[in-house]
Amino acid sequence: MSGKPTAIATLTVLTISLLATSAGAHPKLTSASPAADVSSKVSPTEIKLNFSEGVIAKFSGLALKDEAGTTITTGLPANDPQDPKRLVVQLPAPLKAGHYTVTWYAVSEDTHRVKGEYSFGVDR
Ligand SMILES: [Cu+2]
Repeated sequence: MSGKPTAIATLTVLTISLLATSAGAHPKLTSASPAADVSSKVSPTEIKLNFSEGVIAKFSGLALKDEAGTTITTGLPANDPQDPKRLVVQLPAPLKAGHYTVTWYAVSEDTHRVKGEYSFGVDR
């Protein structure tokens, strides 16, 4: 019983300090390949997401779905060894013609989590 106000006070302090450190420090998706809202003639062999700051591959990833909503099998997310701001996901099989949705999430080096979604097309 007597522990409850203390717990709430601690939570408030934690929330305030989280808000203070998160200001302006969230990674943003700056570009992607295949690019958003672009159709290409060639099936991509990988999806590359470029962020404004370094992201941690093991806490980041994406779901790729076709226009019927079926999840497409992908490889595991990895950092580009040349660029810690880039997340790379291999596509083991060629994509059929159609529209695809990438639903991504990423955790930056400062442990902030962001997510988003975009679409691209393959027409052959
Ligand atoms: Cu942040």
